[in-house]
Amino acid sequence: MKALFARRKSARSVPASRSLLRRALVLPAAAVVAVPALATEAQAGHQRTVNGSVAMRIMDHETFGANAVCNRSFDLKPAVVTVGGHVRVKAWAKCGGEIRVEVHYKLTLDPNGVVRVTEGIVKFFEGDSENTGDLDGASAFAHMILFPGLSLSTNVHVQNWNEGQPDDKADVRLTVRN
Ligand SMILES: [Ca+2]
Ligand SMILES: [Ca+2]
Ligand SMILES: [Ca+2]
Repeated sequence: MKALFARRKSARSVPASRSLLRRALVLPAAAVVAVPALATEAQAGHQRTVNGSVAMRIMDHETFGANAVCNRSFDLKPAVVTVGGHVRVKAWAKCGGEIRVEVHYKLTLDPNGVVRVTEGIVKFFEGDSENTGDLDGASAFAHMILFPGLSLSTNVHVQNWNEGQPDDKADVRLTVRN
């Protein structure tokens, strides 16, 4: 946090045009996009854009023939989080005609620009179709605390515990960036 305050102080001491340029140089591109041109320094600290990406390796057990294996990687839509509010993120991928894996988490923002990732859980659905509501496994993941500019990843394993089929499974890697 010391570094953040120091940057703001130095930005104030230069003319407005140079201040904007300086901000563009020292903050990540996502933060510059999220800050309206006329925002004051105080307002700028009350909103952050959080980017994320997901990579999954999913296996669908097949009674006959080889198991289906699906590798899915994608970027998440940037989430704008405001102090006092929250954003719930949901992402999913499907595999083999019977499986859907969902990633859920909640984003909140502290006044000092720190983003918190909480209520994180990966859900494993397996049933008659990829749109099934049959929840056969779930794994919660630990909270993440993201200082401005910081990126963190977490790995989550989930499988079909409900029906005891270990070949129905997924390994998920979630990356979030403040
Ligand atoms: Ca199957
Ligand atoms: Ca299948
Ligand atoms: Ca099932």
